[in-house]
Amino acid sequence: MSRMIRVGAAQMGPVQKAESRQAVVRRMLDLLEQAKSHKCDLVVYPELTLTTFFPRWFMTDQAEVDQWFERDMPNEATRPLFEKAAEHGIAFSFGYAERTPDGHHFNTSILVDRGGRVVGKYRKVHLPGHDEFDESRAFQHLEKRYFEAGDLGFPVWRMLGGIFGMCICNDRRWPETYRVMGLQGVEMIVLGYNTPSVNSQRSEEGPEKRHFHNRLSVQAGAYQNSTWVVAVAKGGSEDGHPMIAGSIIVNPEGEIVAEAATEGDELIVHDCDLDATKFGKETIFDFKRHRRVEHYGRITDQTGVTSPPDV
Ligand code: ING
Repeated sequence: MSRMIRVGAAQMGPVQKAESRQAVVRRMLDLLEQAKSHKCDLVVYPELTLTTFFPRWFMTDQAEVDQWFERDMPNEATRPLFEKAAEHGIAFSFGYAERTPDGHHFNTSILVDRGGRVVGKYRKVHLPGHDEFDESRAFQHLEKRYFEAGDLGFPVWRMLGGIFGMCICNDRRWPETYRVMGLQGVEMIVLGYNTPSVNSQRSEEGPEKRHFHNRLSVQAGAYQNSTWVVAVAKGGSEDGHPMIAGSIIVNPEGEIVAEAATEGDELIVHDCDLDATKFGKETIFDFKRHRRVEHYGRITDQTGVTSPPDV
């Protein structure tokens, strides 16, 4: 028995500050047509697909900040994508900056079914970076300034005959992200990322280490929860700020089965059997049989570290 899903990881190259939503959507539509020609069932786009990674810019005027946010989804700029995907019968996911009707700001991703209906929404929980200008950094990473922490938790949804979840970028570095979805039976996690090629606080941490940590985090999360993980980059240089690409599809055993070769718009395709998640869930990661929750209290009882007393 197999439940095969043909997945297209739709990596995006850089989106410059001056690039319009319409121009980006045209690029997304090109990738969607490639996915159609490969008979994909699902297409996954990156974090903040519609705009440049604007949290690198220090802004004080809320009107200037809000220009990077979407108030409705779908909206005039993105409706062509929803319509074309529904015409092709292809489900998809992408990230964008969400401004809610009551004025909240989130780093958001959505899951859209084959009929063009939004069936799931996730709001980024683990916001990296800082909220004030930090002159000690080589560049800014102001996600804590422009976004609120996600308020939806880590939900999963039944779609395409399986159980799907989402997370966003820095979430992939936190094991709690995967485990909360793993405890809901997730079989495929889709995520996007915008990862600067260099650590703004440690210049010797460059692209090679960043790629290593990307693979390490995603492979571990997949293996330890026996789930597929599709991690899709927006990469390349945005207004002189390089970001790693390296989109990957990882199987439930933690193996990379597909990887992008470029730093541009690139579709990588893989046939993912959702039934391949079963063996791990029924043996080594049979949570019900093996977990000992009586010893895990610290994970939810405390936020920071409580070290032992000095001897
Ligand atoms: N970007 C980066 C990411 O998690 C980061 C931020 C990079 C945090 C490296 C820690 C280490 O890939 C986003 N957008 O979260």
